[in-house]
Amino acid sequence: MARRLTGFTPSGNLHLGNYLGALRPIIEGTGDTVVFISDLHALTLDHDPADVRDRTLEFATLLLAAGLDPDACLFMVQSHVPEHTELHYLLECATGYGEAQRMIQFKEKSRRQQQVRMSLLTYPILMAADILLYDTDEVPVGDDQSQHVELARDIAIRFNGRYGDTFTVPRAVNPPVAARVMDLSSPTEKMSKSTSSAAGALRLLDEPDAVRRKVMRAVTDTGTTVTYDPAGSPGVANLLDILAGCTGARPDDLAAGFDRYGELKKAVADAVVDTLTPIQDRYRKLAAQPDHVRDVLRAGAARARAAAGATVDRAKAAIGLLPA
Ligand code: AQP
Repeated sequence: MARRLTGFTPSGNLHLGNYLGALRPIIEGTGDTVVFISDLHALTLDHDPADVRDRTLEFATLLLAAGLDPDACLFMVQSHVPEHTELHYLLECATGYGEAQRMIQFKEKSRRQQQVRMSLLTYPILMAADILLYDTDEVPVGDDQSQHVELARDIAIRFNGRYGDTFTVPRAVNPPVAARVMDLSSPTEKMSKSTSSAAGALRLLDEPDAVRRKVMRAVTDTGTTVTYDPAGSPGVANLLDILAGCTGARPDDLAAGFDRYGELKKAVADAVVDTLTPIQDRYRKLAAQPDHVRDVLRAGAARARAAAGATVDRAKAAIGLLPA
């Protein structure tokens, strides 16, 4: 069975895109999955230490509240498994400087920073370590991250070719287009933890009133008829995609049921509230037991270390390090 890996970076608030595009497919899937909170990746941009720490626990709690079964997958916090950083260094020794510099995300994010952290340049190599540590076959990512999976693939092929068969070669798998939730205020951009405004992202912990307000103000267009046309009418298509994501119906079938944008928005708001309310109820109960969540994470890290340690040992031996 193909092994899949997904990381959630604790920078900003988890949103409906993270849930419909990444989390729910894991919860509903039957596959062999590695899920982790990628806290080390949250350090690549200017960050508040207390915020990263609090969000790491919040994200773990929310993932469990959303229905993630920690016994059915490997579930841990990245920094609790030191093999991630250990393999990162070994992979840096198999990566060219030019390769890292070519990453589009580096170019885009470094342009927005006054002082660029070295880790912003090297984090795709840490991401390669995240992927290769667990013999991952498939990494579900949107277009913005597929270049990083390609890099992990290139590094694995190069390392295997130079030092002998060590890593499983991963591949990016794209979620279906409808699984990409777009920003409510600028529907040609994806809903994002770091770049969406408060009005553009539906946060998993948004109260029902906030959800309704944001959906009712979502950007549509000047037309009046409800049709599913992602290129011509991306705002309306995004609302139909969200409704489809929450209800299981097809967006083009749903379009036929609405005469006006207002009716569609009301249905979307109701569906999102219905989706989020049970998650929020479970979240409140679990958040009252942080020790339980920490125990789950400790157990997950112990299991992850067993798997990751074997890969690091393999890589160290292959690259020429003397066993201790
Ligand atoms: N808008 C989205 N629609 C569908 N899936 C999405 N994902 C993210 N945004 C959407 C998926 O959620 C998982 C975790 O994402 P991440 O924490 O690695 O961050 P990201 O991919 O970079 O997404 P964000 O929300 O835009 O974060 P920031 O703003 O911090 O860069 C991934 O599987 C991702 O595909």
